[in-house]
Parts: sequence; C-alpha cells; structure tokens
Amino acid sequence: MYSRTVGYDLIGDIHGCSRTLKALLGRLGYSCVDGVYRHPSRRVIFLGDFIDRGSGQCEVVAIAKSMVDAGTALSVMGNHEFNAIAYHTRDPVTGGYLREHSTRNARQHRAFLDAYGNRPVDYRAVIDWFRTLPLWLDLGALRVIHACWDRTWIERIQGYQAGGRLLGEKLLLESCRESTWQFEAIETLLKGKEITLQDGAGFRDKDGTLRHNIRVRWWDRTASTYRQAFLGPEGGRTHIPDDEITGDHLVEYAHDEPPVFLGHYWLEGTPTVLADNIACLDYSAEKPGGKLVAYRWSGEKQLESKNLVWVDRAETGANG
Ligand SMILES: [Mn+2]
Repeated sequence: MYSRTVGYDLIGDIHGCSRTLKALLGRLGYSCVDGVYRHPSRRVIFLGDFIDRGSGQCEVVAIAKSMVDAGTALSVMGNHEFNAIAYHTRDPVTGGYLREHSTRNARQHRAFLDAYGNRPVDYRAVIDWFRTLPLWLDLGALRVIHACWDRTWIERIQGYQAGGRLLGEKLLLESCRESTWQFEAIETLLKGKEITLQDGAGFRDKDGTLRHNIRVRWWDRTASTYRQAFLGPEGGRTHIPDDEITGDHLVEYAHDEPPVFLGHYWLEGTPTVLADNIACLDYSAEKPGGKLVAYRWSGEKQLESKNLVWVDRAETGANG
C-alpha cells in the first residue's frame, strides 16, 4: 500500500493543539478518510510531545495513534510522553511513582490529567501506546529523535536492550534513578544536551524558574561562548552570559551524516533549518506567536528552509 511513498512530512511538538494539527495536516494535503488522516503518496513522522499544555489533548493523541496504527505515520517518543509514563508507573521496589506526584510535576501535567480524568480506561490505553513509541528512528537516509542524536548513548542502549530502541521495562526503571547512566542517556536523547553556566550564573526560563543549565547547539563547533551555544527561545539568549565555555558541549554529528530531525527546543520566529543536515521543528505551537511546523522531506541529503511548512497558532485560535 505504501510502495508509492515518496517522502515524509515531519511534524514538530504539538502539545495538545488539535485544531492547529488538523490545519497543518490539511495544508500538507492529508485528508481524513474513515477516521484516519492519509496522503496518497506521503507519510508523517511525529517528533513526539503530543501532550501537556493545550486544550485538545485527547484529540491530538487520537489523530496520531490512528495514523500510526494505520501505517500513515511513524512517531518517536518525546520527553512529555516519557514523563507521562513515569508519572503513571510505580517503582516495584519502593512502590512510589517513578515521577513524583509533586505540585510542580502535577501542574506541568495538568491538561493531560484533566483531559483523561474521567476516562481511566482510555488513560491506561494512552500510556500503553506511549510505551510503544521508539526513542529514535533511523531510516537510513534520515534520522529522527526528540532532542539530541548522541550515538554514544544510542549504542549503549542498543547494547543494553539487544538492539531495542523502545523504552523497555528495565530501561524505564533505571532511567528514573538519577545516579544511573540510563538516566543520563534518556536526559540527553529526549531532553537535550545541557551544560552548567559558570560561577553559579543563572537565568529565568519561560515559567519563571531559575536555571543554571542551558540546552546547547550540541553539533555546533563554531559556538564558543555560553550565549552562542544556547539553544532555545531567542528571548532567553540575552540573559545568558557571553563567557567562553569551559569543558565540552559537543556531540559529534558530521556534516555528511544523514539529516536528523529534532523537536523540543521552543524556538521562535521564522522557521529555518539549523544546519545542512539538522532541523528542529519545535516552534512553540502552544505559546502566543507560536507555530506548528513541518518539514516536507523528499529524499534530499541537504535540508532547505524552503521545505518548511507551518500553521500559526493565531490562525486556529488561542490554545487550539
Ligand atoms: Mn516539547
């Protein structure tokens, strides 16, 4: 059925914005037939982070899951799906939840918990579905991961799980214990490479939380200061010290490696590719001024900004 597939449309972090998602699928030429969005010759790859924040939690999950089930889409896991699994799952040893039910964690997860509050069966089914999402996809000519393609961690997980790229039971448990290598691996792959600012320097993030770590342009050999290496909303950059970076912030990703697609980084402004073979498609779909962004990939080795397609949040209404 999909032998005629000529390309993939990669879609960034949706965060419960169902109207924006439907508008973007329409713009890309997908139509809903028998309850499943499909395209005559293309498939979607979702970059994860379907949930939290927006008002269309259940509908976003339903659209994505129906597409994956029908083979009209693939998807990787985002850090919000990982957190949802850990929030739901108990540690078999301590009996406590793998992700603490603290006020802060509950607040971050509120829209999702509320959406499924009266639907415990659906809630469990969604968590089960999240557990089927791979941590990365390597299709040969393109790669997909939520935040950072770090081959060292990818290979270590493959060794640990006999090649598996799913979140196995052991990996889930170990990655929720902060002193383990599995914790470090999942942090890097799903939440990005972070470095600590010098001398206790800090900045306030979008939620007003004081942070001492920044997410970095992990592939970028030209970035030599903390401010240059910062990867995130432009508004945050001016708060980052322009001091030389001490220590290592790089993950090797050569210019001749296959294109890799990322979500995660809350970018702002006009979407552009980050490098010839790296594109981030997270443009803060749920924030005022945000966009839901796709890249129409048709086999090219060198990514081009002209292949980016998006829907402004404002077109579909607040929180849409
Ligand atoms: Mn996200």
